[in-house]
Amino acid sequence: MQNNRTFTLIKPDVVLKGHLGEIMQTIQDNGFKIIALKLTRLSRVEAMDFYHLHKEKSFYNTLIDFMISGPIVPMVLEKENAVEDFRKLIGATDPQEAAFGTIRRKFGSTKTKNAIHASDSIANSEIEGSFYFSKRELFV
Ligand code: 3AN
Repeated sequence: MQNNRTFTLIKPDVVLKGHLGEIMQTIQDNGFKIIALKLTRLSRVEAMDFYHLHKEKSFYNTLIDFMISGPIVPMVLEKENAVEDFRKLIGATDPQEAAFGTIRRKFGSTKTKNAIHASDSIANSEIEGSFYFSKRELFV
C-alpha cells in the first residue's frame, strides 16, 4: 500500500444498526477518498485468519464470534498521512474512552462492538488491504 493509503473495516454492529451511510459520510467529510469498498461477510476460518495475531488473547473467541455475526464493509482509503489521521478519526479501542467526535465514541458500544477497525501501520494496511482486495481492485 502506498504511504498515503490505509485500510479500514466497518464492523457488523454498525451495518446492522443502519449507520453505514453516516460513517461513510464522516470518512469522506474528513478528506479520505474511497479507493476500494465491498459489503461482505467473513467465514469463521477467514475471521480467525484475519485476527490471527490476537489468537492468544482472552477476547479472541468473542471477537471472532462478533466479526462473523453480520455483514462487514472493508475499505481502502487515500489521504496524505492516511494511517495516522484515520486512527485519530476512529479513536481509542474502548468507545467509552475514545475522544468526543471520534467514530468509535459516536457509534461503538463496547471494546468488542467498537464499530470500526483501522490499520495501525503502513505495513499492516498493505497486508489487511490485500486480504480483502485484489491488486486490480486496488489499482496497484
Ligand atoms: P485496535 O483495533 O484499536 O487497534 P487491537 O488491534 O488491539 O485494537 O484489537 C483488535 C480488536 O480486538 C479491536 N478492534 C477490538 O474489537 C478487539 N479488542 C481489543 N482489545 C479488547 C478487549 N480488551 N476486550 C474485547 N475486545 C478487544
